[in-house]
Amino acid sequence: MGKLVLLTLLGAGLALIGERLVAIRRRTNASREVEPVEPQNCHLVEGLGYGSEDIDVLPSGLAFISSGLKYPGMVNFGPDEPGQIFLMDLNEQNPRAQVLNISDSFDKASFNPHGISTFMDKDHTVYLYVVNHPNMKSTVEIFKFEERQRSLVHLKTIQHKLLISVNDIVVVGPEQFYATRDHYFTNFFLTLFEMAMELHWTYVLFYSPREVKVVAKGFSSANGITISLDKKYIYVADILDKNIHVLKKHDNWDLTPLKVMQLGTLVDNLTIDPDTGDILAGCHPNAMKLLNYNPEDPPGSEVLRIHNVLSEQPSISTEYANNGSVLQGSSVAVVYHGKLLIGTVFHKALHCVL
Ligand SMILES: *[C@@H]1O[C@H](CO)[C@@H](O)[C@H](O)[C@H]1NC(C)=O
Ligand SMILES: *[C@@H]1O[C@H](CO)[C@@H](O)[C@H](O)[C@H]1NC(C)=O
Ligand SMILES: *[C@@H]1O[C@H](CO)[C@@H](O)[C@H](O)[C@H]1NC(C)=O
Ligand SMILES: *[C@@H]1O[C@H](CO)[C@@H](O)[C@H](O)[C@H]1NC(C)=O
Ligand SMILES: [Ca+2]
Ligand SMILES: [Ca+2]
Repeated sequence: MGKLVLLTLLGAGLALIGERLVAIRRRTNASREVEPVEPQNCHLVEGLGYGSEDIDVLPSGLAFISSGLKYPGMVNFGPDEPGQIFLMDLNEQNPRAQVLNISDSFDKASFNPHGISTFMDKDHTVYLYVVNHPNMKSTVEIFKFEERQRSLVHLKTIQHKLLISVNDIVVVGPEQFYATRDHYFTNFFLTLFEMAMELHWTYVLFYSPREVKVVAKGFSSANGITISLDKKYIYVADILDKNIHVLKKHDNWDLTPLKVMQLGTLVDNLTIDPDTGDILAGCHPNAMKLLNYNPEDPPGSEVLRIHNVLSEQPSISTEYANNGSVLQGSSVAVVYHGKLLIGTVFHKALHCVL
């Protein structure tokens, strides 16, 4: 009798695991293949071979690029070296990426940059806020950008007990930002469990020196975050739920949900077209190929544009799609006056004239 119960439990356990494995395959679009959509005039960016996780562009066309992220469960082809921040001038015909020098006061050896966001104060000084994972912790680093010296001067490290597993930030004022938490558990296997069980335990946090609070929750994996051109709305990508949440921002920094747009692809980082206000979304068409990397059948890339985000019927178009033969694991895309720059989690970066 005891054996029968044990066997029944074992069978039920295996069935549950099997069912959850199927759920993971479904959630990661594991059987999806990509139909190519490629603008005419694209070329790979020199000097950016090992990832360009996040990109943020100043109104002047200078783009900051975070590179060299090391993340559990993610492949990394780079040399075993710390991460770096690159600069590109998108006004140039064939822009090249240039490493920014970082001041000596900062611990460069453990630099592991993830999401970034720029902030310009009233006297036009540019600050770069960088999500950092030194020794797999999460901090937010504030740098001042010295354009003439092409360097970053480290000003401050922000740590807080709610700033855990931070993916991306969007700066909204001096030392004020929204941040996404992309998973609840910090242990890699528990993270897989969290994904398989479809827990919705991640959130968006508001940080300021005076107040830190959770302002939106219930995301499966809150990822890219950005703000609308009029600064009234916050857009959050939920990568595992394959959607983008539009939230209204209030004077006290609270957010209220407005709507959710389903995209059917795993949305990573979000940026805004400065000319139109459209959202550009760097997406993973098949996340199983990203997690379970096979050079013979690599993960592809996909960039979507969401037009008229706040209208009743936003329309979605594909700016770029490739099966991985050119670009693998797109995580972010920016447009700047007719030019498109696509970054990836660990692969190259592509520059296209639209
Ligand atoms: C980078 O910064 C350090 C310290 O500020 C300085 O010693 C070094 O010369 C700089 N390197 C370059 C290439 O500018
Ligand atoms: C872009 O998304 C990737 C994947 O989640 C992440 O590693 C990276 O930090 C993101 N970058 C930004 C700026 O959000
Ligand atoms: C990818 O996932 C979305 C939503 O989960 C689904 O609607 C779509 O059919 C999937 N695509 C493929 C090709 O599996
Ligand atoms: C990707 O597409 C190209 C043609 O665009 C094709 O030659 C190649 O075999 C495809 N690769 C995979 C892995 O499907
Ligand atoms: Ca960002
Ligand atoms: Ca991201």
